[in-house]
Amino acid sequence: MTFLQSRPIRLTAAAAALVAATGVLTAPSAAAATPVQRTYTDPADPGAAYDIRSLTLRSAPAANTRAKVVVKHARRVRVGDATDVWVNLDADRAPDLHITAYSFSEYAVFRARSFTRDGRDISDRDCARVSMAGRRTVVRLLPDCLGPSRRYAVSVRTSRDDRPPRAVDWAPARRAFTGKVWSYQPA
Ligand SMILES: [Ca+2]
Ligand SMILES: [Ca+2]
Repeated sequence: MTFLQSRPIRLTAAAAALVAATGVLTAPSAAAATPVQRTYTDPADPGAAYDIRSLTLRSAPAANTRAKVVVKHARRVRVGDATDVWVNLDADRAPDLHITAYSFSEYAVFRARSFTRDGRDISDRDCARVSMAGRRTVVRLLPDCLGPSRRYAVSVRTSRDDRPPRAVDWAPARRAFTGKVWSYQPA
């Protein structure tokens, strides 16, 4: 009886030690893998109607402040240019928000079901604000807009309404997300 009583206790202690050791080993590396900013340079694409040259994501500095996505273009914005930004706010691989911006400061925000299907128009919730000015499209994003968000990623597409579909440009790649950035800078 002494052996049978003591054995589960020893196993439990061993399991607890293993969990503790694993936690110590994995937590710092997981934190280090998520930055507060990422920048992607994008190649010059002569066939693109509104060429993307770089994409930067930044964390929001504190709760209830905005994260910032900056898309730099090869030229200044003109009437007819469009920038679409899909945002992934959680741990799965599907977009949650679709922000569609058109020529300077017109934009709408939708819940995203996929890269090809929008859900409800939630423009009135102020999840995102967009400005297209000079050579930049800037999206200011509230990461917690649809629920708590620890990390986010984006996928960006540019186009023009007078150019064929093949003249689009994507960053970091077609229907692909960037690596994740903290939604809010760790304290
Ligand atoms: Ca490009
Ligand atoms: Ca998602």
